[in-house]
Amino acid sequence: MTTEIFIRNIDNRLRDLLRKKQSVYPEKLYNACKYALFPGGKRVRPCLSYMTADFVNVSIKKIVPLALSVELIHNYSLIHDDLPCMDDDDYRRGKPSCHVAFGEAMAVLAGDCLLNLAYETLFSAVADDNDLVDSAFLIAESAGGNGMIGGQAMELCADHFDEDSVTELCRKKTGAILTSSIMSVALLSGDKRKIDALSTFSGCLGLCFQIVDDLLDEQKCEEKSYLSVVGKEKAINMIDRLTALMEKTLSPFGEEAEELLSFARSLSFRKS
Ligand code: GRG
Repeated sequence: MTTEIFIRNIDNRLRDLLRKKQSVYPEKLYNACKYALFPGGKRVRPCLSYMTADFVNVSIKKIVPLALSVELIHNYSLIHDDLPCMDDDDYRRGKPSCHVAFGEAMAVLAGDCLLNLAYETLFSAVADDNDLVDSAFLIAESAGGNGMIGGQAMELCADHFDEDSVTELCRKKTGAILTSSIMSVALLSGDKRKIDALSTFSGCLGLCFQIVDDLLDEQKCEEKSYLSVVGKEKAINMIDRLTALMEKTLSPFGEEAEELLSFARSLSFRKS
């Protein structure tokens, strides 16, 4: 399937999921959640889950709740990341950020609400299909204090980063959820060779994604970013090395891995 079809499928499912809440959420909270989720961004994380399912021969139907939950968690993190107490960004995806449109307090609640919706989605999937327990746990862990939130806390607390610590920060803050989008699906396959390869691949992709993001946002060049710590030449070099390692890791699987690999390449060389 093409990425566009995956994105349409993910959008429709997210829309259905949220629509079910329209009659039970307070109106402003519902509108703030909807505003943050649609129109969406690139939907990279759920696309990775879908592509991984194809690669490891697990049905898409089985992993839909995993894919939706990582996208919900990602969108909650963007709402909170934009808040004045965090990155203080007034724009997100070309429109006023959630707190600018709905006020700070409602944006905090909308972020919390999307996070809770992610866990509702995971719990209800696990209740129907016990195979998903470890996958759901992996996603929860990747979003927490040793993953995305831990990375954000590292960024807040440290006043100096070297190459190792900024790499760890990127792996946690951005890489952890990207990795779990892939590994939560991979581990359902029971195919050790593919699981090992995807573990290396997803680690590279997570780090690479953040370095590319730094370069795309070069003007902003935040003090605690990978780019500002290691410099532009080294950052570009690292993208090349990580992309080459992704290729080397999955190319032994030939055509089977092509969808994931070409998606990873498109992320490494993306312009927005
Ligand atoms: C709890 C107040 C509070 C804050 C938590 C969770 C958190 C703050 C911050 C997470 C940090 C974060 C947002 C990391 C991701 C960085 C990143 C590269 C975002 C962009 O992802 P894309 O390009 O976005 O996939 P689209 O718009 O395409 O979905």
